[in-house]
Amino acid sequence: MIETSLSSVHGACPHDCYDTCGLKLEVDLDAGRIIRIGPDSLQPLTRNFLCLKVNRYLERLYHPDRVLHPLKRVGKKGAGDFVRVSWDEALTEIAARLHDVRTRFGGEAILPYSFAGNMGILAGESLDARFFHAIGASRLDRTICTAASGAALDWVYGTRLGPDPEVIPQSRCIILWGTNPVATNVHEIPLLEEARAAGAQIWTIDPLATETARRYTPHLRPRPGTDLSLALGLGRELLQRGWVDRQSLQKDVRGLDAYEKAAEPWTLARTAAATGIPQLQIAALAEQLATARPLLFRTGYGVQRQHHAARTVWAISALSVLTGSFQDVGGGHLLTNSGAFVLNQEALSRPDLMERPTRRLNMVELGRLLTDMDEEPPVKALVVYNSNPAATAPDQAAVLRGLARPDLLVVVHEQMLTDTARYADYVLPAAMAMETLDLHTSYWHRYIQLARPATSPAGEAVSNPEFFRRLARAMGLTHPALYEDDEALIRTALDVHHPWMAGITWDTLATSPVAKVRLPAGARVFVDTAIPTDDGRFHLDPLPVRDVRDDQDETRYPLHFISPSVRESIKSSFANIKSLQARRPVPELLVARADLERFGIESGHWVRLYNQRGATRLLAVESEVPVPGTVVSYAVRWNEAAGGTNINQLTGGDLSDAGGGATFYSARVAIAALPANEDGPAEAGSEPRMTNTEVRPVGLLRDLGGASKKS
Ligand SMILES: Nc1nc2c(c(=O)[nH]1)N[C@H]1C(S)=C(S)[C@@H](COP(=O)(O)OP(=O)(O)OC[C@H]3O[C@@H](n4cnc5c(=O)[nH]c(N)nc54)[C@H](O)[C@@H]3O)O[C@H]1N2
Ligand SMILES: Nc1nc2c(c(=O)[nH]1)N[C@H]1C(S)=C(S)[C@@H](COP(=O)(O)OP(=O)(O)OC[C@H]3O[C@@H](n4cnc5c(=O)[nH]c(N)nc54)[C@H](O)[C@@H]3O)O[C@H]1N2
Ligand code: SF4
Ligand SMILES: [Mo]
Repeated sequence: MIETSLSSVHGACPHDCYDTCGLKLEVDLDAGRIIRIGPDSLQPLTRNFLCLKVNRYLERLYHPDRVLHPLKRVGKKGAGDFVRVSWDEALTEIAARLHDVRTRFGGEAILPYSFAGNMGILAGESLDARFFHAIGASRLDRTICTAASGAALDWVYGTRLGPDPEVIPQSRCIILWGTNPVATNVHEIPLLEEARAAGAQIWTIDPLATETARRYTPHLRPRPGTDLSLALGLGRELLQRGWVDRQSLQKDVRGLDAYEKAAEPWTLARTAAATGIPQLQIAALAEQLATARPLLFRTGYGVQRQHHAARTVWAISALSVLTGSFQDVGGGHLLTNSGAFVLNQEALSRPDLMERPTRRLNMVELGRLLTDMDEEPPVKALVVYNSNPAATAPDQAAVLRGLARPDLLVVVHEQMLTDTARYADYVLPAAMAMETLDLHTSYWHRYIQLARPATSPAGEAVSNPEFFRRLARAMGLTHPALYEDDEALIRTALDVHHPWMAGITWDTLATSPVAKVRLPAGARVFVDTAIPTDDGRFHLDPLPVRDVRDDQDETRYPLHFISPSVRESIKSSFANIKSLQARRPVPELLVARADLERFGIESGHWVRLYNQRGATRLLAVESEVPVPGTVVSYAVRWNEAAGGTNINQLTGGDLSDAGGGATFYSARVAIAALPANEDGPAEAGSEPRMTNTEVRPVGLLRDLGGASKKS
């Protein structure tokens, strides 16, 4: 028998997911390989299981298509033709080109683009930020996901903090509002089940009959983007019926009159007409809100990818205040807990390294930024990491046109040859989180975790901090802050004097890698903790917004299009994992029976989904998931696997009412049947055009559609 020496290491799942699971990484020391990835018992909320995706993580970690060496483009941009080069060669050439851009256009012509592909603190905002500050690059506003809700939470509560999810079982009424935890937050399900077993009523508010909505009823189905009306209608009902304890609110609330005025027009009848929800259901929910305790609003990000996103979250937050939901353990408003983690962000990112404050560019507007050469200065170099904007950014036709610009230097630090990497002049290999040291927080729970590397990075891959050390060296930068090592960075992050972080240090985490932030035990946020607004009160007066108008023509584009998260992926991150792909082999568009009839479309046939921005090709599947008038396709697949485009051809780069957030779920579309062997009419000026090379025989498509039909 051959003996292998095994060891196990605590890791943390780095993906952009509420749960931030603790991972037990089992390593074969002789082979230098991770051989098993499972849940780690040290993390109380995630100790029992992982998800569909990370249960298969070895398939991703040791994927045959992992980028293991620096690559230099030889073919056309977007074609994915590269040759292997050395790190030295790649870095020398990149540094020369960045110097050239700086000299000719200024540092601000360089745009970093990143998001939460790896949510580690070091991976996300440490040496990367320092490096870009030091070279005077533009700064990226990371708005693509939560900016609108963040602005609303900051306004109402002064922070982005919610109750500890561990008190969910004590709740007796839970409103799942625009979230689909069966897909996006599986570790919440056992907590919801515990609450339900103890007698909690759990409501879902979602235009889609998701797995969550089928499990937790009553299910209210608003038309997408109408939750502001719903929330104000509920608030008006509470006030009109005398179900709000005005007296006790007095001390803690600013702006009740202004709120009341905003809610005034939203009678039950008008709310029902605006949302499409029957009046009786709205009245029943209002009564629940008035009577059930503890009452928890569990709002998801799905309500805030809309034009009126920030106002919507403001109005839902107002309900959490009007009902006094915070008064009870098990109640309150849980959208995020990111405010529970106090880190020394400034010391990590070192804004002082900027010679002068550089401009901020909004990532949602990437398409415009890359194609509008009148920007001063124009973007001449793009450095992408932790993100795959060619697939995930809105206004995709413009994004791809921009990425294809011959004069634009595109540098991508990646693990896989993603759609974005295919456009790169240079692709640099990125380590996987399991191969790096990092610190992880969560936007849902309150555990901070130190993740140790279980092995060294595969091939010539390097972590994000190491990538930026190398870039800094290649550019001849000398400031020592650009070269700080990983352990020192973590010590810097934890160098804070805040009671919630007391006793959480490198040394304590080094012996015990999972620690809970120390909010007072059993603390009710905003009751036992301060309301950190300027006057210490909840702000119910309407959050200031800019005027947003839907510029899309409802007659030409009669359908509402939404594209929420799906179980098998995290945005585009698992798109090339075969065992997950097999569960959803073709890009589907779920269409209600009534809409199929209305547009003369047959289930199981390819359709062209289009609007004034672009077009993509999807397989129409009859489904009871969407409300009629709304079609849905889950986010997101790689373009490369689907003829060069995906659903972000349809989404726009326009911003939410406040916070500069994305408006993915505000898109309107039209749908046209595709003949079996050709593209539909070239209605919109979408680029690049779809090819018809993979239009397959209709019979086969029917089978595939049937097999993967959501049930
Ligand atoms: N498996 C999986 N997990 C994920 C992700 C993933 O892609 N896959 N993505 C991760 C990321 S980046 C994020 S931000 C979170 C997001 O996770 P969630 O907070 O759950 O948000 P979404 O998936 O955007 O949308 C949730 C629900 O909102 C509904 N919705 C859409 N429009 C409206 C509306 O106008 N009103 C209401 N009431 N509901 C609406 C959608 O139908 C969807 O069912 O999940 C993370 N976790
Ligand atoms: N249509 C539509 N589009 C959407 C959404 C939607 O609901 N509908 N949701 C939006 C939302 S909420 C979000 S958050 C965005 C997310 O969009 P993105 O930020 O593009 O996220 P991912 O698709 O997960 O891609 C992350 C990439 O980071 C890479 N990566 C992982 N770890 C590391 C690392 O350590 N280093 C480096 N250098 N790279 C790494 C992964 O390989 C992956 O390719 O998508 C948005 N796009
Ligand atoms: S993707 Fe989410 S649920 Fe799955 S292991 Fe990672 S943190 Fe846990
Ligand atoms: Mo997100």
